[in-house]
Amino acid sequence: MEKVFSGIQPSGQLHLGNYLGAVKKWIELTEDHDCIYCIVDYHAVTQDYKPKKMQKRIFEMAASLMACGLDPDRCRIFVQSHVPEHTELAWILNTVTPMGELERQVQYKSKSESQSENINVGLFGYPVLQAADILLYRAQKVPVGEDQVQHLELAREIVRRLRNRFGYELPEPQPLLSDVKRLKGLDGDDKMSKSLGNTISVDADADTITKKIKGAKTDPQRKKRKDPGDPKVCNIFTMHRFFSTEKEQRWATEGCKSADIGCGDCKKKLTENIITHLEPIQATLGELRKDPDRVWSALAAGALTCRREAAANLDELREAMGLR
Ligand code: AQP
Repeated sequence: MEKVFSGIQPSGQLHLGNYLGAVKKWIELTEDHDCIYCIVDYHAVTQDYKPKKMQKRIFEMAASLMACGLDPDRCRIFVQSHVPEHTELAWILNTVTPMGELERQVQYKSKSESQSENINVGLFGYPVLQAADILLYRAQKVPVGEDQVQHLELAREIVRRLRNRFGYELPEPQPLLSDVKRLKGLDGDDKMSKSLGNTISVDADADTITKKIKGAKTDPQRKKRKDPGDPKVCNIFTMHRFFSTEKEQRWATEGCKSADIGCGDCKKKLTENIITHLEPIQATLGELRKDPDRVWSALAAGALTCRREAAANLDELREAMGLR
């Protein structure tokens, strides 16, 4: 079976961007791939955060993933810092990563702007640690949103450099994009992102979802009720594509283009459908919160097998580098 690796930061509640852009695909892949999914806490500490809340965030992320349908019996789920080989490999990869490549990374530039008081070396080296996460398990496929494609190009470049310099062979990891490559936030500008606060989280209650969608931006050309709109550029319609039936999507497309329906009608339908879709997820999340051992033991079991595999793979690389 092909090896799949992907990660998610415990930097806030799992949101619809993560869910549609990554997690749905993660679940599908567990059918016929050897999947490893990681809660990347060492990545998350490159942003400002409250240490006392970190364990709760890790728990919430793991429980949310399981509630969305990620089954620890069909894949491995674990916490990055529980497998120290990740940071050890990242150090090694630093030595073959050109500074120029890191300086070109769009995520580094945008995070440097959004957290200008905390531009740390970890933020700069984030894609190297990400490459280590993937290469440590020789993963071939990496399901991600569009924002991570550039980081994967760098991971492939690192693979080529390891090959040229040490004759060490690894698969060049390929991105697997979902249908929703980049869900915009409710502000309609940036991508939906935990740290930007423009999200709908999978545990949001009905009132919150209703209020948030009511205030969300739609097609900017549609200023008045009678103006026709373009669903292709509307973030609300992007969400309809996933949460609504084909009939409802046709209703939204035709109604928007002809101005037969207003943005309010379109939002109301979407709100109902999101609430319905999230109901069973939230019910399972509630059960997991009452039984935290189920979540922590799944994470411990995942870390145990990952650590064995990671240590063996890292040993091989050390040998190729003359470090054994
Ligand atoms: N808006 C999005 N649309 C599609 N995919 C998305 N992903 C994130 N936001 C969107 C994908 O979700 C996976 C996990 O992301 P992450 O938590 O590791 O980091 P991120 O991309 O930086 O997500 P956030 O929410 O924006 O986190 P913060 O604010 O903490 O930086 C990735 O595969 C990502 O592509």
